[in-house]
Amino acid sequence: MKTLLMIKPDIVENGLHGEIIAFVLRNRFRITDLRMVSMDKAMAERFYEVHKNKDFFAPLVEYVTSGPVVAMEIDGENVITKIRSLVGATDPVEAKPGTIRHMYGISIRNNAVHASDSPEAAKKELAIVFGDS
Ligand code: 3AN
Repeated sequence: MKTLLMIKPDIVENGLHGEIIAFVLRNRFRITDLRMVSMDKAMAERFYEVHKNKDFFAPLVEYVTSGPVVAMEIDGENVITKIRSLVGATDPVEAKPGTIRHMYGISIRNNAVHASDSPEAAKKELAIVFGDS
C-alpha cells in the first residue's frame, strides 16, 4: 500500500522540510519517491476537488500554489492510517504532542502537511503529483 505525504509551501519556504523528512525516516517509514513540485491552479483544484464547495477552497488553492511543496510517496502495510496518526489532527491545536502538525502546524489552513485519507485518495493524489514521472 502507498500513500502521499506532502509538505506545504510555508514549511518549505521556512526551510523546515528536511526536519519533517528526517522525522518520517526516523519513524521507520520507507519513502519510495520524493519530489519538489510547484502546483499550478488546475493541479491544486483537482487535488482538493472534494472541498470544492467549501468556503475555504479558494484560499486553500491559493495557499498550496504559493510556492513549491515537497511530496513523498511512502510504502508500507497500513501506511495510510499510520502516516495519518504521525501527522495528527487537521487543526494543529487539537493535534497530539509528538505529531507533525503539533510540532509544525500554525493554523487549520497552515497545518504543515497533507496526508492521503483513503486508498482512493492516495491513488488520485499520487497520480497528480508524480503522474508524469
Ligand atoms: P486533512 O488534511 O486532515 O485530511 P481535510 O482534508 O479536511 O483535512 O482538509 C484539507 C485541507 O484543507 C487541510 N489540510 C487544511 O489546509 C484545509 N482546511 C480544512 N478545514 C479548513 C478550515 N475550516 N479552514 C481553512 N482551511 C481548512
